[in-house]
Amino acid sequence: MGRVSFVLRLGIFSILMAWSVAGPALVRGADQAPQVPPLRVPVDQLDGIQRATIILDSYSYTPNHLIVQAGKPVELLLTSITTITPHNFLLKNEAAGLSIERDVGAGRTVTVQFTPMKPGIYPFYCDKKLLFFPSHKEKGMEGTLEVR
Ligand SMILES: [Cu+2]
Repeated sequence: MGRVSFVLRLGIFSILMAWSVAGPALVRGADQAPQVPPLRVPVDQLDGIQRATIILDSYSYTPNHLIVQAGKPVELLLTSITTITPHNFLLKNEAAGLSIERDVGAGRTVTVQFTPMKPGIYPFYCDKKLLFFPSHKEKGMEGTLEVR
C-alpha cells in the first residue's frame, strides 16, 4: 500500500515537472500568431504600379502590414483561401481620400486599385460577422497600409 502511494506520488510529481518545463512554452506558442514582416510593395518596372497579393483566411490577412509609396498607383489582389466563409476588405480614411470596401467571396480573388496621396498609417479590416458572434476584425482580421 505504502509503495503504491509512493509510486503514485512520483508519477504526479513527474507530470507536474514536465508541465512546468513544457507547459508555459506550449501556452506561449499557442498565443502567438505567425509573424510576417512588413511587405515593401515593389513598383512594377513596366507599368509603375505597386502590386501585391494579400491572402485572406479566417481570420487573417497575410501579409498584414504593407508599405507603399504615396502618389503611385496601388493594385491589391485580394485572394481568399477559405472554402465557406465570406470576407471583405475595408480601408477608409476620408481625409486621405481612401474609401475602399470590397467583398471577397470564399475562394475568390478580387482586385482593388487606388492611388494613396497622403502619407500615413491606415488600418484595413474585415467587418463580416455571423449573428451574435464577434466580427472578423475582433478575431484578428485586420492589417495596416503604411503610405510613405
Ligand atoms: Cu472576414
